[in-house]
Amino acid sequence: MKVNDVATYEVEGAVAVVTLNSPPVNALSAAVRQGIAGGLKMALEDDAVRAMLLICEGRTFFAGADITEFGKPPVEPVLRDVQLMLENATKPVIAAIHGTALGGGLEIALTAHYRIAVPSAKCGLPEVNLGLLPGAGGTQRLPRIVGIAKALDLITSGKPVSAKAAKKMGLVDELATEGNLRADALTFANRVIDENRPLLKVRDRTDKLSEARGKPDIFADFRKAHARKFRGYKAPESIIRCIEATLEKPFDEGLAFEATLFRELQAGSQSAAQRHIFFAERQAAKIDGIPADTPILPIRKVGVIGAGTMGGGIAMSFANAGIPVTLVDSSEDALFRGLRVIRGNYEATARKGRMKAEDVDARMGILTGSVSMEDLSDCDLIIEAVFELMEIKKEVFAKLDGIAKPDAILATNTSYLDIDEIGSATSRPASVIGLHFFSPAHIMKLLEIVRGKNTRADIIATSMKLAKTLGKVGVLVGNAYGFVGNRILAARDAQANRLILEGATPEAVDKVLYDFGFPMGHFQMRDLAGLDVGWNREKSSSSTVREILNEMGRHGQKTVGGFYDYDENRNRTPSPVAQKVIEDFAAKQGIAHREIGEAEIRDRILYAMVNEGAKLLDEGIASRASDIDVVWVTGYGWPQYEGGPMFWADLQGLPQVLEKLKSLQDEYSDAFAPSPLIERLVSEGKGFRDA
Ligand code: T1G
Repeated sequence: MKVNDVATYEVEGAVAVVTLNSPPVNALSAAVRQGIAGGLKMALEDDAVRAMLLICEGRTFFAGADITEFGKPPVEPVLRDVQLMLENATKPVIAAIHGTALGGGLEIALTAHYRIAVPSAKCGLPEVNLGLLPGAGGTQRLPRIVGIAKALDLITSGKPVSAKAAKKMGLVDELATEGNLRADALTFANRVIDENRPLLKVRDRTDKLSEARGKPDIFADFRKAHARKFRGYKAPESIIRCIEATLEKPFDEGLAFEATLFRELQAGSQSAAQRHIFFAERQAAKIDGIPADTPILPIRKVGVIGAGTMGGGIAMSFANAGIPVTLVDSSEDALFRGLRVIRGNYEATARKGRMKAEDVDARMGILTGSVSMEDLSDCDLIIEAVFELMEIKKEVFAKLDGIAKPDAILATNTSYLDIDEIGSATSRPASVIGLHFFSPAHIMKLLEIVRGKNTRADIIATSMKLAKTLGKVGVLVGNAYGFVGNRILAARDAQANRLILEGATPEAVDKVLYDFGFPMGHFQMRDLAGLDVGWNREKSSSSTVREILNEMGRHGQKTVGGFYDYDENRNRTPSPVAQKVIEDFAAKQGIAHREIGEAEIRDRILYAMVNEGAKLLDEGIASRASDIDVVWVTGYGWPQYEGGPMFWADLQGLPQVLEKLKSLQDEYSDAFAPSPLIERLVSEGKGFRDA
């Protein structure tokens, strides 16, 4: 019988089964909470019932609180009240888990007396990814089951654990047979009845906490070990403080302490930013103007041309997803070097315990090498990752045109160049698309999907689906120089290079960006990537500081230096050599040297990036402001807790952004002339979120 629109109640023998069904992920919305509470009430009032099963239909057990309800007035019953009802039930409650029991979903399961899960299920408390902490007792209950050390790791990483691991740590009591959860859970429930098992409350468990009482350094050591990873984020420290509270406070006081810190985080800008990115990544996968039922083409075999750093990383991305891939390079030496690097990467991963040693051969087994493009004639997708020069790319595509099968997708990994011009080298421009991977391609999540003016809709839809298959975040962008990410990087580059000519040092510019939350500064990033990327030795004419450094053999970290000097362990120090090049070049340009403060550095760089983002939106190269945020958070290290350049600008207030740009334009250069889009939005009282 129906409890409400999303919950049903039925009795099987002596077991009440309360089933929730609220697509897409059974998030704990008001209706779901009412359904659980209503079902439990019915079970408690039904004398024939001696135990209750809480189970979900659809893809998963509760995947967490309903994030879309955040910021709205709470609707009864709130999650904690539902949990208290479950925890204080006078009849055993068994949570039956499949899919992903995450956040509030796992916290609900922790207030049941027992938990059973199918082997494919995962359990986790990922709130930290949203700038939050588990706000329904997770920081107080999990440590009581798995111990302090595991709880610290699980909750601050947000990573889920498999049902098997959960069973091992006592988080789950029983494993069901895959695909047989309901029946096995009923059997388990009847066993609980027949054996008259106690009403176990996690809150009453103290054994795991006593283990930690003798180790006061556990928290200090954990903070120290993770300082770099948590730098700038508020949620991890709040989580650690809540877990510390399990040793210092009685359960209910710990719960109250957790609630206080949760509310602080939820009200803060960091969580707003991280929730924005969560939804923005999912929004980016929805392509306006392309019907959701557009056919997805099969990608059974992939070819990658170019066995260099990018080609090798791209090939690994496919091998990691279990898709057979052939890596082609015209030079046998380059090919074998590329394959050796790939194997070396896998062996290093295996040494770190992040993959089994025996999987290295399996992974390499679906990754073959060849010196002939003819071997790609049966590939569904071929990705070119050769030197970033238009004529070379057009040559490759012209050749590919004669080799690839008619329905193959022809993709270029170019990071700046014109997709349409590359496609014009073929007889099938509609089959050409840009798949811009970011280095290292097998690790970086961002995939810029660049549509040419002729690119077919099904190829665009297939590429977007492919991003998800590869575990990446796909963002569809328009075909303009540098697309979205590198176009904004170019704006940052222009200001950074101008600032060092006017008197800021590379390390001063880098410190501002590092303090803002980037993993590294601009010049440190340039040295890491290599100053000679895209540098043409023959045509180099000392026309920029970067060219001069390259001409001196200073190509960055891989050589003695670039903007910085490096020791044999690649530790960087400010470079007097580079500084002299900068000052001599500035003098030749007649640029006066002056003291430049951190505020000016920060304003000029960040507002130049925001302005470029507005231009991309206005030109239609970016479809949404949130797409730009996804690109810069996932591809360039914009700190997630600042939400991306456009979210950050909205947080400053667009009127203030416009004023700032105008004053920067007056004071420094027309490069800051505000994008007309910003002026329009401000005149309409809107923000980028409304663009
Ligand atoms: N609330 C609302 N909607 C959600 C949601 C949630 N928690 N999780 C996913 N969705 C939507 C998502 O926006 C998308 O919508 C659709 O579901 C499919 O998601 C008190 C406070 C569960 C692993 O952080 O990790 O509990 O775009 O594309 O790749 O302590 O979604 O289709 O309209 O991601 O198969 C904690 C977040 C919340 C889990 C499925 N929970 N979700 O991945 O599908 S805070 C989480 C995920 C909390 C408590 C605290 C993933 C997934 P649309 P999807 P997927």
